[in-house]
Amino acid sequence: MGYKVVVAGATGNVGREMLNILAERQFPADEVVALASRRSLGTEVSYGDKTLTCKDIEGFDFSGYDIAFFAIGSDATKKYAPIAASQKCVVIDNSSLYRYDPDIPLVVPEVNPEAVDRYTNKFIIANPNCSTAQMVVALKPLHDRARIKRVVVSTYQSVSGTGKEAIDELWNQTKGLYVPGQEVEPKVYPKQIAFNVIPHIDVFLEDGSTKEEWKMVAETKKIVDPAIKVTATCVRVPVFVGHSEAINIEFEDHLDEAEARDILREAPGVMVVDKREAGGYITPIECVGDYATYISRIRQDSTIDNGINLWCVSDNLRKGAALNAVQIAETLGKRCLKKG
Ligand code: 11C
Repeated sequence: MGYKVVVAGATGNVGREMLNILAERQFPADEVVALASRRSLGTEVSYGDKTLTCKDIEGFDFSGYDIAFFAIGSDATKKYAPIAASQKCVVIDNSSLYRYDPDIPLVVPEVNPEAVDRYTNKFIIANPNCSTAQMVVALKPLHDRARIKRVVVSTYQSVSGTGKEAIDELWNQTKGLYVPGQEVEPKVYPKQIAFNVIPHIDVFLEDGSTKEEWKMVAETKKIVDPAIKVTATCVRVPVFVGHSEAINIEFEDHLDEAEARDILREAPGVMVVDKREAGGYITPIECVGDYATYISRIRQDSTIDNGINLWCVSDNLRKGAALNAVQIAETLGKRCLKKG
C-alpha cells in the first residue's frame, strides 16, 4: 500500500517540479491529486506519463490523504495548511510562513533528518528558502569536522526564484534591448535585470539588510546550529534557473583545503567538481534539472587562521524547493509514516 498525496499549487514552477520529482523518484504513491486555485481549475499537469486535471483547493477534503505538498505562497498557505493539518494530512510547505515557528520542523534531509520526527506537533513541516537549502548541504559536513564560527556568503540568484513573471521579464527585456522601440521597462524588479545585477531580494529590513539575507541567517541557525554566525548579501542575476553562492567559512579548528574537498566528496547530496583550470567548476546552466548541490573552487582563505572559500551551485527549483520537499516526504516515510 502506498501514500495518498496532494500537490497544492500544481500549475506553478515549483508545483510542476514536485510532480516531476515524485514521478522520477518513484515516490510510492497510490494516488496523486493536483490542486490549484479556482482560476486554474481544469488545467492539466503532467505526472510521469499521466496527466492530472487540477481540482479546486477551496473546499478540498484532505482527510484520508497522508501528505500534502504546498507551493502556493504564504497567504494561501495560511488559509489552507491548517485545514489539511487538522485533517491529519501532513503539510510539507514551501512558503516561509511556518519556517521560524519553533514548534515546526524546518528540514533539509541531508542535514537534520531527525527533525521530521516532530511533525506531529502541528502536522506541518517547513521547506527552507532555496538559497539556504543548498548552502547548508555544504556547511553541515564541514561543521561536523571543524565547527563553523562564521559564514560570509554572497549569492547570485536566478530569476526563477521570483516566479514566472520574472522569467518572462528577463526574456522580454533581453530581446527588447536588441530591437529599437521594443525596450521593456522593469515591472517585476525595481531595475533592469537583463545584462545587469540587482543587490536586492525580498523586502528591506530596518537594519539595511533584506528579508532574503535575514532568511539565510535565521534558517542556517535553525537547521544546522544556532551558534553559527552568518552574514549574507543576496543578489539577483540575469540567469533563468540555478542559484550560485560564494561562501567564506571560518572554523574553530584548522581544516586543510584537501581535507575539506575529501569531506565534501563523501557528503550526501554534494558533487565536487573542482579542477583548477578553465572550465573546471560548475556554473548554474550546468546544474539545471539535477539533484546535486555542486561545489567548486575549494581553497584556503589565507587571511584568517582557519578559513575556507568555496563556490556552491544548485537548481533552485529542485534542491531549493521541490526536490527537498519530496526528500522530506521520503524521510518522513522512512522514519515515521511507514506504509505497507
Ligand atoms: C528567490 N529565494 O530566489 C527566493 C525564492 O522564501 O521561499 C524563495 C523565497 C522563499 O527569490
